[in-house]
Amino acid sequence: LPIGVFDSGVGGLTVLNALREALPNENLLYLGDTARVPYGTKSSASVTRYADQAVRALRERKVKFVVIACNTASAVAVEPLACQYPEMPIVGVVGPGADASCGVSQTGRIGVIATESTVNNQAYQSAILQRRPDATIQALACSLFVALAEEGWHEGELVEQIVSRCLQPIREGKDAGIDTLVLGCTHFPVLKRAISKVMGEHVHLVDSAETTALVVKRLLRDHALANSSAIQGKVSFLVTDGPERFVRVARNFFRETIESGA
Ligand code: DGN
Repeated sequence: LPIGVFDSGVGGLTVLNALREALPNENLLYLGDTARVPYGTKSSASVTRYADQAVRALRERKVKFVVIACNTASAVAVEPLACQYPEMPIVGVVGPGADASCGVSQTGRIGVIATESTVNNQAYQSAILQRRPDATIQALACSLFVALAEEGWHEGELVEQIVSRCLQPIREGKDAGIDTLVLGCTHFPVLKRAISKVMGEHVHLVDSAETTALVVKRLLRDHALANSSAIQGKVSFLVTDGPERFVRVARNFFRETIESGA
């Protein structure tokens, strides 16, 4: 049985990359809710409803495990969904991202960049403080980065200028001097190089995709759900709208080529 991976659109493909790397023999079924993207500016009630519908659709296709590969949806929906479907392991990206940032930060001064919705509902802030009550957190919405990432503007002088301007409050705010920055939106890992250049190499960038993949690997083992086959797993895709655009924009996020109809 496949692992279901759900995102609002293309961003979750950065998580899919990490899952492919950590779990090469697992079959993966990716669902991108391209009809309703972006989630980042929608209310928590709407995002929770969309996530519920996505998990239902994946369950109908008999997945053994669900990864909510979207920070905005993870922030509001993982707990209610885990209660609703206790028989199905459901993992989001916020908990693993918070774990990784607390592990890597020396000073406890942690920045979080994400969509407006993820920043406003305080999911990262509370997850980090739960693990590290001494932390000082600066959270900033960087919605513009989503458009940059999707349009393939990942590097170069102009991108660095935009990134620098957007990150100014974190670089120069009253609590300036973070040593760790959480990339709390699935789109942001593709801008890693520009973000690192602007923030300086001393700031650790936490990409929750990698940590999430390791959590999934551990839970598959714990639940005896791991695929023991040595054959390379298959990846299939479902989208709720515009498969052509999905395939095109996906090239900016997914390392493998997606065949139309896959
Ligand atoms: N996938 C969303 C997230 O990680 O928050 C970002 C895309 C969006 O819905 N704006």
